[in-house]
Amino acid sequence: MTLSRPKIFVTRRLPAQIEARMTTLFDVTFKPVDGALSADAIIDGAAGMSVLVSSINDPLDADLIARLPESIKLIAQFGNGYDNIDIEAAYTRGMTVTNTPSVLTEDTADMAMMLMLALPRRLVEGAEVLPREGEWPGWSPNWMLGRRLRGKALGIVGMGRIGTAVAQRARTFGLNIHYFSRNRRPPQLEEALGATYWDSLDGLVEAVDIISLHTPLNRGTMKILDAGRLARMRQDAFVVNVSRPELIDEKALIAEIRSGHLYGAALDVFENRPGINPDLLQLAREHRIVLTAHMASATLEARLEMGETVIVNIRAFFDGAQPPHRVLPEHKAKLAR
Ligand code: 8YV
Repeated sequence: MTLSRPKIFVTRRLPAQIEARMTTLFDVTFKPVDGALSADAIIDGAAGMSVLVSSINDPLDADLIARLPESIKLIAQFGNGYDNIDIEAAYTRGMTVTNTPSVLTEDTADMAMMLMLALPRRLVEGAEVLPREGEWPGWSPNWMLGRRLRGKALGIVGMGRIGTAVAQRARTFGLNIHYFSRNRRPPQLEEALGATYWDSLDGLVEAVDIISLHTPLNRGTMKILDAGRLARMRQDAFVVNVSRPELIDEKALIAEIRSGHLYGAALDVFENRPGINPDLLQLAREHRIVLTAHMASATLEARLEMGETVIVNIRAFFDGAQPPHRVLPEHKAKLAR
């Protein structure tokens, strides 16, 4: 059977192998230079296209979706999270939305673990010394003392694919696993992870030394770690976030670290509209916060697999099959569960 070549607009530049494969399969348009696109540029690029390959920077809110041309039938997100897309609006317009789950789980979990170690073991601070000083008088007993991770209580918020992968890693590092999640996980899994389930997030935040966020961003999880919950965290506890900045009240987090209540934070995501909070940057300079720039899933392997997953979703859709990674609006997703 000959597949027709759907017309596809890709908002970001992808790894060369993926672009080459897309070019052989589809009638595909890439922007000459990579960069986040404005709403108008997305509308221009989508003209006459059947598929929009989007990513997290594309503001596909209800207004923009209403302006997309009739020709767009599929929004194929290059990413696991899709909080940049108004799924309900797309669904109402008869558009299908897909994402790329699973392929970035392990890399994202590695990054969460890396951040969880980097903060108390002062990795960034320690790694800066020799390149800066160019010399070193040698070891001494009080040199670069951090805090031990083993034996601490880790509270995972969102025990989905990534949360579970983090729990598996954390357990081998000797952490005691606690979790709060929309759905309680099966007893076998809890037993394997030695994980304690909390049906109240308020209870969990008071009981652990580290909170690591692994829930997607939606109406229900916006500022899930709000000022009240941050204030209730244990003295010297810390926060890890590789998910979305909007899950935390960032200003309150900064205040709790500055006041000496919280030990710090390790953040791969942070508010950046209109810019990064200077107080956050200052805490990073003082090594109270380890701050990385949204790189939790940034491995070549993950990006290639994300690209392949986008291709599979598009091909299934134009083959008349259900794309394997279809995203449904909340009320439809509930029915499907
Ligand atoms: C991606 C992510 O790099 O997939 C996600 O949800 O947060 C990232 O790790 C990026 O969002 C791709 O769109």
